Amino acid sequence: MAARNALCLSLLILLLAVVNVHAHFKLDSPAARGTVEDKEIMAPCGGFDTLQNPRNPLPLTGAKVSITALHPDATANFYLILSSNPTANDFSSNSTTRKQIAPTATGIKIGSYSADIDLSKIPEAKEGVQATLQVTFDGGDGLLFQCSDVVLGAATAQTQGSKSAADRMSTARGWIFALVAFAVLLV
Ligand SMILES: [Cu+2]
Repeated sequence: MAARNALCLSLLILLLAVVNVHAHFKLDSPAARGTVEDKEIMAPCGGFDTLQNPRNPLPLTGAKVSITALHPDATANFYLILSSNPTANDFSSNSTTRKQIAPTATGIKIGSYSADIDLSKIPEAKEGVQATLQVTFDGGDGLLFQCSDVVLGAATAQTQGSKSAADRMSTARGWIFALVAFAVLLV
């Protein structure tokens, strides 16, 4: 019995080690400035304070923003900051350059989520305007941030990026989680 308990305990510890407690979320499209899960709590852009070059196209109509959520019940907000080089002030909640571009999304489950972007109520949103997209995400362990620098209307269709190494790691973690959980059930 003691051996069994010890085995259970070590499997649980392995499980906790494998399922990174800092798994939060990722901005997939348009491509994020960068994603480091441990830094996502850092406002306003998850620790990435340098503009992307080149910028990502964000169509004026029919644009979508896609994220991967790694929390079972999360809330996300989507903002566009109308500045070619936004400062911390531009990102603040009382900023006049920060516009909410999709309704607050609630009840987001683990997996991919896409928000439909509406720029029709923003008169400044015109072809060629440089701006920064900010996604804030709350999965219960603090407000998290990701940004993408965009140019409006530069393309009619967004291209889907190929899977990054980080994505593949997340997938691998998921499989190891499932296998260990299965093993715990068998013991
Ligand atoms: Cu998290």
